[in-house]
Amino acid sequence: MTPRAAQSDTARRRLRDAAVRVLLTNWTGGSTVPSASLYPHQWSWDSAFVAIGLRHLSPRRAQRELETLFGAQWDDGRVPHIVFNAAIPLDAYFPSPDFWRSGAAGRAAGAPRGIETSGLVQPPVHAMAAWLVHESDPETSARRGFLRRLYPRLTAWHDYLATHRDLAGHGLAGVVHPWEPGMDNSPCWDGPLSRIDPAPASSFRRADLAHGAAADRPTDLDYGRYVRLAAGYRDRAYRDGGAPHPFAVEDPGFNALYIVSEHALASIAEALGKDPLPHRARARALTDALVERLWEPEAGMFLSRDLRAGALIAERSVSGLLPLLVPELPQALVEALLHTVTGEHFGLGSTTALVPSYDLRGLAFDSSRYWRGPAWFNVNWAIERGLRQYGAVRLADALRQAVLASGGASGFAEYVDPRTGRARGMTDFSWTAAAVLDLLATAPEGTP
Ligand code: 9WN
Repeated sequence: MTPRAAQSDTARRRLRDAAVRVLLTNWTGGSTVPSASLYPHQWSWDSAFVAIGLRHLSPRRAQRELETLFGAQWDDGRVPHIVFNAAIPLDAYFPSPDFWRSGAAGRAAGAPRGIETSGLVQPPVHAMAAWLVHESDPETSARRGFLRRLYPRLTAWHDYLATHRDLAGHGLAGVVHPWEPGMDNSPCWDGPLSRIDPAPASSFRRADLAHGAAADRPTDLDYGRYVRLAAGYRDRAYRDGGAPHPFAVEDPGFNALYIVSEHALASIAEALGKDPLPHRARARALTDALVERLWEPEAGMFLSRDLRAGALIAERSVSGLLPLLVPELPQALVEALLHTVTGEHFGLGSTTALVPSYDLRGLAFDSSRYWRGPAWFNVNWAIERGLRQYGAVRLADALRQAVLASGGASGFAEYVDPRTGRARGMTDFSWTAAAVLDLLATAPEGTP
């Protein structure tokens, strides 16, 4: 081994050890908290990303992470976006279980007894995660009946999306709150949210500001609207039918992850000796609907659709690049997406090393504030995979290096300034550590 290779080997080992430490510290016995201070409970899409990293450390623990989450699944199939830890004081996170009241308000929808959860959902990354976890150690997976036990729960989850959440009747899943697509205060939601009367700031107490800098977090006005929407959903017993949702959006990132997970369900069905074809058919129909309803040729990317206004939202968010993960996209769209990710709006490889969460040239761009500009590691992990899938290998290699370098240098930050790489939000963030672990472990042969 040359001295240079040995040095980079040592650096990689150190990075891996540091990432492992974050995941071990944030493990609570059955699942992993996103951040010990800011988010002391279990979050849905965080757990899926965490499982993808954990599989390199302990496939069994990675299986457990997903099993714990699905232990809180509702009878209607929804996987709640937060599963609360009863040992954590109510004032540690807002909105707390006494806000959601899942046991009472969620009874008709089949909220579980004995576990408190929220009533919203997050992007369906879970089947993809379950398949990757299985593949990392098929023997342990088979011995524990991991896929056999999880498959009916995963299909119930996707069936919930396909029925209750097909809000417009064209197949795509709709989201009913900005917390659902996971990119809470994206400028994409400014328009749809402007129609929501905010709950007065005096009616709730934010816990996040005790940990995060106010300039890195959503504003009080956003929070007032989040609270109004979540309380309204709760007060109608978390029902999706009936009166239209005041906030109803089809998001390309959410649906791209749904499609990728539907393909993963096909692989899982096949591994279990079941019929994969219904999953393949749904994945294809969803891909057609994604292109038909959310592709905007002039933007060279996918946009979100505001179902109340009946129009695409003219804001470029990284969510519209996540369909790079979807297999079998039309070639012209792939080319346009590759052009857009490297162009002036996202700057990958020129003005930025990591893809920002929002348009660098957008009026609402803010390099520090949450989903209004900063680069997030789970999203960049997904884009790296998408670039690689479509043969943009050099770009994918560079992005992989950037995630590793920035993940480590930022102390596994929750998000970073996309231009300077400066850490924003919390450090020791679980999915950042998980993304680093996964990219370290899956580095293609021969890359530095
Ligand atoms: C609300 C946990 C979650 C992530 C989301 C991120 C943030 C919560 C919040 O933290 O959302 O769900 O309180 O801001 O936006 O993507 O899953 O890490």
